[in-house]
Amino acid sequence: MMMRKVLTLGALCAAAMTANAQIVTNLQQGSKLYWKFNSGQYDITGGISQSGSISASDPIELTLQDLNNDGRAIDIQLRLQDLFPTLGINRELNLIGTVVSETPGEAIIRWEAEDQPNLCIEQINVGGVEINAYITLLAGRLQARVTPIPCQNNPYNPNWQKVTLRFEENGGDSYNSLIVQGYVFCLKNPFTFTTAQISSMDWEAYAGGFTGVFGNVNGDSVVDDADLLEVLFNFGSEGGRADANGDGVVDDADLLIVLFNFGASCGG
Ligand SMILES: [Ca+2]
Ligand SMILES: [Ca+2]
Ligand SMILES: [Ca+2]
Repeated sequence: MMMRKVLTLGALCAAAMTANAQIVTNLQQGSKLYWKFNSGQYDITGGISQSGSISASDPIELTLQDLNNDGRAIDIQLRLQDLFPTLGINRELNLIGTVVSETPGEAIIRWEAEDQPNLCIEQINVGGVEINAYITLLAGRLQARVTPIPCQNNPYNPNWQKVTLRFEENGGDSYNSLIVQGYVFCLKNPFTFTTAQISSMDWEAYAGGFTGVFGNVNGDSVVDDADLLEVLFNFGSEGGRADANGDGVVDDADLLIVLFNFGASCGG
């Protein structure tokens, strides 16, 4: 009897801890990232040279996927034309996400991508002038500090899903840049080799949502007996939406998450 009590208390403490340290789980369950580029600077050196500022873009909705099959669906396929519609490079960058650190209060997430198209791309817009360039390298890095926020309407678009996580760029130019290298005019010689770099990036994003991590396993607007029943009916099964904490099994930890959050709803 005593042993059972100790075990139950241990399970409770473990569940309480995981209920807090779930930024990355919440991010995956939300499965979307709402990303907004605010400002940046571009510098082109080599075959041509130019620099200037980049103005804000409209917010974009990105789907989080597991592109490198490491079990974490926090990777992003970024279409350059969505981010910089006037640039003229129609190319996708696979940004692979890694969790640098995670505590209950904040997580640092880093994305990195590298692509070697080795293609002559026509009609690239450089400061209003269209040129051709043989692109040898497209590389991108983004890093964010992620903090939980109260569940609220999506600030970018009320028709997009509700959000519970806020992202701010973190780590400066070392971890936030986009580099494009290649030969202008598609002439491969040392005089045409050119590097374009986007730096001083200011961006922000939102993600998450009122999903399983808060015990709202059926995805409606409240944690109630319907969620409790769904966990109970699926008790012992693998994963699925009744797996509130996303650890691959429906067990008492999920039940406790539902109970701790019973009655909660997403405001805004
Ligand atoms: Ca992954
Ligand atoms: Ca519910
Ligand atoms: Ca679980």
